[in-house]
Amino acid sequence: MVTRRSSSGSTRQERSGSGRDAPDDRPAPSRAELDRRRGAGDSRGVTDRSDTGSPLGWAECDPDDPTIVELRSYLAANNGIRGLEIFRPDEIEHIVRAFRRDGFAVVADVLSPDQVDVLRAGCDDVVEAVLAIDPARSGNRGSHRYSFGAVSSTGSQLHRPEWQMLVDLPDLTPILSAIFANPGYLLRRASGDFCLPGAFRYQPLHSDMGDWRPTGTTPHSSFHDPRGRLTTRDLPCPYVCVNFLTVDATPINGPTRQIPGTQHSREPIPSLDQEPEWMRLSTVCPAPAGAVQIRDVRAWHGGTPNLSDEVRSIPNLEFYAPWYRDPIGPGISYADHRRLSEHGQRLTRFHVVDSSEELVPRVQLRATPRPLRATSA
Ligand SMILES: O=C(O)CCC(=O)C(=O)O
Repeated sequence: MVTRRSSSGSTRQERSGSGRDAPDDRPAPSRAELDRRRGAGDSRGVTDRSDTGSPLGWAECDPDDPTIVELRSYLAANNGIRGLEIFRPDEIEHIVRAFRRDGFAVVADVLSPDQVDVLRAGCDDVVEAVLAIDPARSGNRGSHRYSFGAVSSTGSQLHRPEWQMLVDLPDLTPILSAIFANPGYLLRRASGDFCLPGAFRYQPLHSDMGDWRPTGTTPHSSFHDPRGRLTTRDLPCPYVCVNFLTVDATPINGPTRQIPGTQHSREPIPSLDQEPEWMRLSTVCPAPAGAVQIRDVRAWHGGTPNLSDEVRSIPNLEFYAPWYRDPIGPGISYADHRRLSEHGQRLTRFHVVDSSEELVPRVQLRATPRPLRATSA
């Protein structure tokens, strides 16, 4: 990997030949090649089996199907945002500018390699537990796709130490304080997404925040202008999602697609059938494990095919601006809350359960919400 400074002063990390300007001429490994490596005792990238030995994904198609092989090669050569900027954590001014302009920013080295290992292991534990109750890999965000929050009865993974580790990171807290121009922001929830190998369909583009609907039809997005003039799109960013990369984001392992500058758009979000090709290829890759994707949740985004042999987990923390709040549920025990830093305790003060109460999260599988069901590939 080559690291170089861009003209804006940011640190850009590129793999030679992986952007759209310079297609990668190394073909993506086929299933036969992976099997060969496994037979030769080469463990590189051989992660497509769970600890119990059952396949993690590929429940709906064969990784060697010619259509899949062709798509894999096409993505390897073409997928990724051209000129994607990857910042260093201390480039706070540049990060805030990119975030406000594009609706997202990517920052490398927020997690140390040890923290990446801890986080990935925590994600793998959750993945194993979920797959045990979803043998068909139906997912809860489309087939082979899952929300870490929605698989927990608390709607959050904040009860797990791996997510607690993320709450007040020395390199992230100053960035969030700068984005909100105030350190008084709040944790909304600890969640994220994972997609399995064989998630071959695109997830429709969407925004994580809608507008007000009559009471009872949604617990979220309470913002309502009775004059009918302002929508959530007209506000400064009401809530931010920080996704942590636990593996390198590559063109073929389901990088998030992110459409720059859409956070204030009132245009209808294109369906899969309407979406132009450049949007399909507008993905956050390549980017290294340990980096974060900081997203204005209103910006259009969606999942993309994971045609690799690894689970791509991007656990997250979601934060409300100091001036915005929707419902927050209990997610962390009193004892665990006491162990967080002072700032961490402030951020999570609406998540803590009473010292006399026990928190017993259960693993669950809910159906995929209708707008996220792919109607075409
Ligand atoms: O998996 C991804 O990269 C994005 C997933 C997502 O946006 C969602 O499920 O709402």
